[in-house]
Amino acid sequence: MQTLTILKPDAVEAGLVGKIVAHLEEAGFTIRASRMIQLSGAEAKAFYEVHKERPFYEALVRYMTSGPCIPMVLERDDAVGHLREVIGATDPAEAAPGTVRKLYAESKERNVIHASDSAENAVKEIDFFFSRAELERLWGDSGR
Ligand code: FUP
Repeated sequence: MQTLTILKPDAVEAGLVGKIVAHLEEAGFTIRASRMIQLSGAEAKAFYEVHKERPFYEALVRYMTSGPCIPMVLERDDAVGHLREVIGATDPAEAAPGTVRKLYAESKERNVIHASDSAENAVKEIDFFFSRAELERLWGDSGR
């Protein structure tokens, strides 16, 4: 099973990419695809469209477009549920000890990492950043 993660602009800016990737690999995830990009405003708005009525939406879009980020496709059994556990609660103050957000995030607004919240959204979010053809070129089989 696959899921999507994004190492957000604060993770890249703070030089936390290596530590977070090591954490994910140690948690049993295989990296199936990865790329550094800078989201446009339109892309960030589309990605977080579900939050468009929320008061933090504009700030979230500003944050996600503030610098390069690293979307990745991760694979392991129960990838969606397991990654949600490994990253911890949205607010690092509430995240369990040893989770990525508890270890590295400064606030719920700047929380270093995204993870898909359902199997259905994982497929949509992987498609948002990576083409099936690209995954097939890498692995011979998109795994989806
Ligand atoms: P999560 O799935 O844990 O990333 O959390 P949400 O989907 O609820 O929120 C998505 C992003 O919106 C968070 F990562 C950061 C931002 N956010 C805020 O800035 N303030 C909030 O109160 C909640 C979320």
